[in-house]
Amino acid sequence: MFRFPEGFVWGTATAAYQIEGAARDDGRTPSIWDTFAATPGAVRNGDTGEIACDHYHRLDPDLDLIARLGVGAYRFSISWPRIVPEPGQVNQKGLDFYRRLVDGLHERGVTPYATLYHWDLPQYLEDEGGWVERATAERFAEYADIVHEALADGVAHYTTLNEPWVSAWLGYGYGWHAPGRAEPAAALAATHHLLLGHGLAAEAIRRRDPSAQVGITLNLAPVGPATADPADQAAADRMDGQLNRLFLDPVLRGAYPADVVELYRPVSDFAFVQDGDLATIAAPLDFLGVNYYRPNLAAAEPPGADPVAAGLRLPPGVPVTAMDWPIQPDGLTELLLRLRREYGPVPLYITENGAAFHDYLDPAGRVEDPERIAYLDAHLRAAHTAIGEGVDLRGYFVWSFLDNFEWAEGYSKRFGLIYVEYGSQRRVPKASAGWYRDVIRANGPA
Ligand code: IFM
Repeated sequence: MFRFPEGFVWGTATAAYQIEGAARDDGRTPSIWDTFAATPGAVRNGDTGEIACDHYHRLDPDLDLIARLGVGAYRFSISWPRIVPEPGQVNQKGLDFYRRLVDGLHERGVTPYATLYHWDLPQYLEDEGGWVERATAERFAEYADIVHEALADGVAHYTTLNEPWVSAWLGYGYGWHAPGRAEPAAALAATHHLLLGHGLAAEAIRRRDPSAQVGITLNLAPVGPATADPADQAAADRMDGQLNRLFLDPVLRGAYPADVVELYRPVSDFAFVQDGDLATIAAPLDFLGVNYYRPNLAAAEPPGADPVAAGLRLPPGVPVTAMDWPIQPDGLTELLLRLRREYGPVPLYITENGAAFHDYLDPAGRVEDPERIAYLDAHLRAAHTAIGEGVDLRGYFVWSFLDNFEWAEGYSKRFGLIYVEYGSQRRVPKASAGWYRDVIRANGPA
């Protein structure tokens, strides 16, 4: 058994829209995901987050299940439209739900890690232009302030945004996610306003409590060329620029990467960047959250095509998950080492890592998921290698606690340690849940 440093945080993670359901309860109003999921053809099988795992109504039993995993930490997100359901309104019932969640975690000896934005923008803000508009960043900071005021005594760790690349590029650049817009210029403006929102929210939280631990979570991936052809290497550099450096550089170096700005110059003049914005965005982080699932392989895309949408390739002969994502744990070590080498010694957490496989309840009522165990085991070993090489990695959160609404894939993809039978809402811990508990136990008190 491989041992992690003392104090290493073992956790699991979820997001509000993916598990809560109760879409219209206690004053919540629609988010962009309610609208998108209701759009015919947008989500596989027409699935929506209306009920999801009904976690909103099953909080206590779900908290018991989290505790039984033996984790020391639980990463969840807060639903913005539950807290600010109309412009300028604060919904106490929404805050009460998260208060019960936070208190319930503490009662069970589990530390809460709160994410403020995991993609569920209030629809009324999208109606005003969403993240393409600067005002949304300001509204986000106000919302962060409200959450912090309500939960500060129970929550020390805040992630401002989860995977802003996905919000900006899948949401506004390619239209595969809510709000379903396919305009590269909008994706660039959204990128900047999301990052500005991160900076302003971090400022708001620290103004109240300078000791709060504030970070941002990015989805990052090493990008390699599909072949030795220099044109593929150039494509890999472009993909790396849009996916990784467009987010890492402003946050950790205070500047947008010049090659990415040049690449997108034909579609945007970047006039949305105002004096002082980059200083706000680059205020020192208490931690960087890393979500790692797979590395990317890039091939030369046709001239003028988008570097990510057109250039992504699958490596031949590599096993894949149910998402068709290649399983390459070495990519995690490579990524963590690169972060330290190129961006310095920022404390890191793996805020998400996990895999979807074709899980099913067997006739004995069990869910055997050896592929997930192998995936998690290999990625933990990869993380352990990086720690051995000096990376300041402080924790690891399995995605996900429960099977849940996998965005445009609906309920067809299962990432959970706990199987959810959606009709009955029965929860069945998979074999991987027991395996994870044993790993945590073997590493001493969480
Ligand atoms: O389910 C998502 C999560 O919401 C964000 N990170 C990736 C996961 C798997 O696709």
